[in-house]
Amino acid sequence: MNIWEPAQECMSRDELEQLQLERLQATINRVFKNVTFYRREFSRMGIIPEDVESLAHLKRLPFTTTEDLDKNYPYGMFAVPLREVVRIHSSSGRGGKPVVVGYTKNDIRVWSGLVARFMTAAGVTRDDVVQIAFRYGLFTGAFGLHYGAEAIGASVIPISTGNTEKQIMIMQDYKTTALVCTPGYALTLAERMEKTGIDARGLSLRVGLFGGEPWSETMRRDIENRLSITATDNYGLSEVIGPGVAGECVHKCGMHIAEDAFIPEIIDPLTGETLPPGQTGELVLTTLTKQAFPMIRFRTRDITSIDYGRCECGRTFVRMKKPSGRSDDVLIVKGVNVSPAQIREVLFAAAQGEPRYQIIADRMDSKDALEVRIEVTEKIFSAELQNQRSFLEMVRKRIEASIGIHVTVKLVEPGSIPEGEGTIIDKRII
Ligand code: DLL
Repeated sequence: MNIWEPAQECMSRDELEQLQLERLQATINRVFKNVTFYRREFSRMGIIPEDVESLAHLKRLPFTTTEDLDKNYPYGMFAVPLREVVRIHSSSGRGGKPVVVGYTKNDIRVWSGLVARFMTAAGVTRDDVVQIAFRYGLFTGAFGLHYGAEAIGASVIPISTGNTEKQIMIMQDYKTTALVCTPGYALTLAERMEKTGIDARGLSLRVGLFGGEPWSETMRRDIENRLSITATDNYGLSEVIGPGVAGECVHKCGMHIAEDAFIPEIIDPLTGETLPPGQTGELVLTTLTKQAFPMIRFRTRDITSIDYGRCECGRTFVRMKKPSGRSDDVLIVKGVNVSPAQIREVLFAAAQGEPRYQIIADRMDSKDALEVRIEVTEKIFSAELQNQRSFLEMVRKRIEASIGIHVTVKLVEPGSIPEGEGTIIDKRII
């Protein structure tokens, strides 16, 4: 079955806004009744659910931030009893604790439908063989795309991440036609094929659906040429649902936001003011259909703009540009959100004080790499070489346990980290 829903996806703005208002009112009622955080916030601002009479009222509602989620860890933001929750996912969060998100049975059904929709818009059909090379686990990417592809009726290969040789072997032997992974991993696959003399044009691969991390138009062209496919972008975040928030259609001119399920706003990240259509700022999302984990005006920290113009595909949902950065210091490395605060915490504990350090994200051989440079302190310097090595090893292991991806840790000479250069350097040109 193709998940092409013109009745929803091509609604007139008036119809859509009416639907959004009804769903927003229901969501506001639900969170006011069931989530202490929202009841308190609304009461503090003197708002009752009946006040929300139009979409324009949304602006007056409080934002939800990751700090709020942190304070309500793990289940404080759930709007249903745990007994109703059939799935829990989490993402690294932006502070000390991960963000824990829940789904009811209906949430999973809606999620599958939203993902199936953008996969259809990107050209996937029931005849496709879809290789999911996202990590299965707490990350929402793999399960989201898996459900979407199954809902379409495609054949899903849930290979998960890693083992690049095997990924390529499966692509060749199982005749994969659609590849799902981070754009960074698509380049890794291309590079391995080139190194081992495999011509991508000889594969059955025709489309690639990439998301979970920022990438550029240059990277798209590179992937398309090297893998001989057409590549589309899709966007989402765990706090809001996971993948399924937005995705490109075959015209590749911005990602259609599923506006019957989410209301997007663009705000000035400094003042919180809503910006007029077309301006660049931070994306804020309100969920309209979620039962277990509804979010009111969630600050995504992703910087983008929204285009209300018509798209050739006929879908009337607005299109968001590829996010160009973040309004916080979170780095997305290999599709994983890395909060420098997590690294800082390990360093402070390990060095028993505050060493000067730098966190450097780079792309080597088309792979994301993360390096932490620590300036040698008197204490570390005076240690025997052997002890320095075990110090580095201990720090590396602790950081990796905290952030979940590989990191290189190096000691550098005192004073070699230039003053004023900042602790977080992202050298990747995306
Ligand atoms: O990355 C959900 C996802 C998985 C989306 C797979 C698409 C495909 P989180 O781990 O919570 O969820 O990370 C969310 O990743 O706030 C953005 O900063 C970034 N991000 C996700 N997709 C894109 C994209 C998933 N297409 C955070 N372009 C978001 C740029 C993206 N950044």
